[in-house]
Amino acid sequence: MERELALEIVRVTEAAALASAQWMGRGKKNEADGAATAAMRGMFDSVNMEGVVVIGEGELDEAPMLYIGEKLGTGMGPKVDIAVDPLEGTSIVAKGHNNAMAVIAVADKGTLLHAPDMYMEKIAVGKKAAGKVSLLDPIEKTIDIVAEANNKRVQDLTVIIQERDRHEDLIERIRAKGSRVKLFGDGDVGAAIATALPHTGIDLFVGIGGAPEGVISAAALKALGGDMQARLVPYTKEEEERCIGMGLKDPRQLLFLDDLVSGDDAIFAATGVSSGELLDGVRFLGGDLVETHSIVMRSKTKTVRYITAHHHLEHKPHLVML
Ligand code: VTB
Ligand code: MG
Ligand code: MG
Repeated sequence: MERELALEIVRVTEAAALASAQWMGRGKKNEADGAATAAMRGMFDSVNMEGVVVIGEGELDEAPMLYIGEKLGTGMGPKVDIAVDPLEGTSIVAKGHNNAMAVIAVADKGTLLHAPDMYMEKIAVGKKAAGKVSLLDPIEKTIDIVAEANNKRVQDLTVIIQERDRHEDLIERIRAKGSRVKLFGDGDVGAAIATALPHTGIDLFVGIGGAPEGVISAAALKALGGDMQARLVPYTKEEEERCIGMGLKDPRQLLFLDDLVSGDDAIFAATGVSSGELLDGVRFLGGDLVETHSIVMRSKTKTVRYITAHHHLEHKPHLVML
């Protein structure tokens, strides 16, 4: 892939964030998602690459844009797989809560797992604990391993987990073990990545969330030198067959980081829509000035860039304003 692509991809997440942030707090999650999707789709047109959506908004018959199999980019440039979540946290934006982002992962063609839209069990850790944890271990053992690796007492270890009934038992066991639990409402891409950014103070991410989000998170964790493992959670026979259809012999097989993102060249970019663990949200500063906060990284070089941008709305002819 070409180096310039990373910065081009940030322009795409910025566009999605600028469009959807206007919907913050209006109680309309579909409109917020639609704005992000249309803006992201539009901006992709100018990116020099030969891209295909492998994780997107659904199949062609259920999504008009950014559907799986859609070709993106100018057709000139590297051949790449693209995974998008134009608005990771649609209900967050509707409610005006924290943690919504526009996210994209781009990787060499054929290297991103074509994860179906179903649940996935996940574990993520940062660099120090990379290679040491297993999704198959009991949580108590994992906590001991991560505490030792991160040189923290079990009592000071922070585990981030999505606040859902399905995690009740896990949450109870983490608390009984003595660690700190940080619950979040939505947006597990940001939560998983937070484990690999030391300034967040978050050590471990566990729980069941979306499989598409899992693959996108994996691209970032690879660039950050962290680790992730996952297992699809098919609930029905039909879901099981979809897993087998995507090439998995055992639908519930353990997926390592290299199974989620194979190859060593992946780019991850995110722009905050509302402020969260990772990024500040879109700030309307008055007049036509708007500030965005993005992160972009590449697994090949391991460079992580935080980009603050000042946008002048008067000079954004393509941005749809409310
Ligand atoms: C998960 C998680 C996402 O939605 O898919 C979640 O990965 C859906 O979970 O980050 P529920 O079915 O329990 O609501 C997000 O939080 C946001 O898309
Ligand atoms: Mg989405
Ligand atoms: Mg999502």
